[in-house]
Amino acid sequence: MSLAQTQPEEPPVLVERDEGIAWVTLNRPHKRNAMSPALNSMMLEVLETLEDDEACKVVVITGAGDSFSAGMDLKEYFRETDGKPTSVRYRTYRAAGTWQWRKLRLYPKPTIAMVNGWCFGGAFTPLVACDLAIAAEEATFGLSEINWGIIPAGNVTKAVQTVMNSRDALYYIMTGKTFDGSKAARMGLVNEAVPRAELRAHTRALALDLAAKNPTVLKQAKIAFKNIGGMDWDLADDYLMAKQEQGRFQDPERGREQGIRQFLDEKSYKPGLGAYRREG
Ligand code: ACO
Ligand code: V55
Repeated sequence: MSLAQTQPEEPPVLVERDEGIAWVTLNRPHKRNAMSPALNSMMLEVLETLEDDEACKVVVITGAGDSFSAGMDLKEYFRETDGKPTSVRYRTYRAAGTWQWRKLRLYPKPTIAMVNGWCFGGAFTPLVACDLAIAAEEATFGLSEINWGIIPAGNVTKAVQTVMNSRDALYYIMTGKTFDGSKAARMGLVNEAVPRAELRAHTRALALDLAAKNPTVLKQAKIAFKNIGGMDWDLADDYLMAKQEQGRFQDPERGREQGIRQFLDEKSYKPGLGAYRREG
């Protein structure tokens, strides 16, 4: 028996905090970071802890080893709950969605999915629920559900519908074919694809960029964008105005007033070309 097998199991999620960035790593590399019930409950705990952590400005979600995530764990999440009462089985399913989209989609801090490798099925939900996504060109994506006899549920279909066009989405839903990170970027499933060797540095630069911005305005902007999808123009207009006023009320640094004053009075920056200077 190898030493590794005698040691206590590693936690299914790792968190490193550095420079205001929380690097959250799905950590079941031997199972290609397939999402088990234990991983799902730890992810919710981690996201709630980071939500309350003043030092955390941006959350990056990635995977250990060569995988982002191989989707839901077919053994622990599906097979082992199949015999359970429906109420128990559905509670387990709901717990996946609780972090993958209910918590993540309107998360109050900026979120980036850093897709380092395999990304299948259920992994598309947190991928899409993150605000931004950067992939390794070499990463492999697939809506593999059709390959093993289910439809992309767990809100995967809803997730892909919000970022992919109908032709692309249905093509991959119905064929189960894989595609790489470069293709994912061309389709708009991720913002950008970069060589795997540059993935972390590239993601760090983007995260630091976001970490330097006014967090209240960032939060209002992303939540507003995600919420207006189902609204008509009149409702969206009123909602956005209300959201802007709510943000002014909440913003401890009074960004709007700083921004106007530093441009008009101090003439110290041009809003078209960069951001106002934040104090503290
Ligand atoms: N659920 C459960 N176990 C998994 C999963 C998964 N989704 N993905 C990988 N594993 C396990 C394998 O069973 C294997 O376990 P073992 O070592 O105990 O036998 C281990 O992870 C390594 O997997 P391999 O298949 O040997 O790894 P390989 O690198 O050759 O292939 C790949 C990687 C392509 C990701 C392959 O594992 C795979 O196809 N996984 C399933 C992908 C998928 O379709 N996921 C479900 C999407 S649908 C949904 O999420 C609802
Ligand atoms: C998926 C399916 C689910 C689920 C989470 O297709 C993800 C992926 C059938 O239920 O709960």
